[in-house]
Amino acid sequence: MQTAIPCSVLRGGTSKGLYFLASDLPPEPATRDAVLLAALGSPDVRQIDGMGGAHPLTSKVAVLSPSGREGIDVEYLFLQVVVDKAEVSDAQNCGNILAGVGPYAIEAGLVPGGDPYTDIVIYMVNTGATAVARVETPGGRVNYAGDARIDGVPGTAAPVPIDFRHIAGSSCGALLPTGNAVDEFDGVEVTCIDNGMPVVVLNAADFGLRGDENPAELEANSTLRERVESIRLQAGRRMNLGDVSAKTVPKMSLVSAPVAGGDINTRTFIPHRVHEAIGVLGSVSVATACVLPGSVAQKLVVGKPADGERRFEVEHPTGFFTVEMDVACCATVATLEVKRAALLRTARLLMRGEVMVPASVWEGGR
Ligand code: NQM
Repeated sequence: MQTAIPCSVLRGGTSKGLYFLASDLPPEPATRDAVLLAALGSPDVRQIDGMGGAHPLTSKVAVLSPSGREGIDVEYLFLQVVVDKAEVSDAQNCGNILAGVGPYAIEAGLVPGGDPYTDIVIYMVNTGATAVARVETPGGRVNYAGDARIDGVPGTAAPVPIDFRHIAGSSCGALLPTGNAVDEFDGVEVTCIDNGMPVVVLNAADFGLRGDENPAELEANSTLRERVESIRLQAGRRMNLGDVSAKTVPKMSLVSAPVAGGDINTRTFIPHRVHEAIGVLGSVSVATACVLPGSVAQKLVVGKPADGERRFEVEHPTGFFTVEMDVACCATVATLEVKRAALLRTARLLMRGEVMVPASVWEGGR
């Protein structure tokens, strides 16, 4: 016997995941997680018996629910389903999967579609922060076709601009969780920062890297992986994240001077595989480090940090990630504030239907 659970598959930005309504899943987190492991086929490096794509970027889940909070249209809980371990984590948010939340909320009937677009205010349960996504909805129906292009996704699609406010310290309690622009672990200077995603910024040169190596090359370098993980475990504690050995945060971003005309070049461990691009909120944190006086990133950026509206081009293995920021008081580390961060994503509904899980895992569903 199998249990059928309504769900859709969407590409959100450069990630892909299963999107559920909370009311279709078991309310109790342990049973919910067992259902999600079965649905995605974890633990298994190939996720062959489930819908997961055998990589952290394609082993993701969004759970949506209506909100009782004032001014909020929908609540979004992000869950990372670990590919090769029986683990489901709510310890991080995901800005790429967030891009599919607006379209799915309309498709699933949680939010009515306006005309010609719908602004959806999304409460991000993992961090308690809010984002506003604009979805094209001519005639009240989601439009996926368009001419917006994002690096890491072939072709073009309808734009989903996303605006973030007050995301500093979303997981760590402060923009600079250690209180410093620079800390040292294992003799390496790093910047620990959380502007939507906890990230440790490291200088690629400190690891003997050029900074433009491809992800496979970096993943094959076991000495590098061990050094990065050792720093991550120490930094995680100092960033108020506790023991991060089984957590997917903080992310580890190796930065170098731009090589393609952008502002900074990145290669990011998320935290054990290397991102083919860079995460959405991860790139907001890196861009913020670029305007933080004295930070590991800022030393590599051309020009001094300046207040006001600014566009940052974050280079990554498959192109650029553009972050628009409104920066205030960047003259000192203690006063820096990012009033607004905005970026462009696209999303597409790929499938809708039911995912089947063995009834031995859960007998509920429809
Ligand atoms: O940083 C991957 C992704 C992400 C997260 C990761 C993300 C973000 O690309 O907001 O989008 O860093 O685990 O989906």
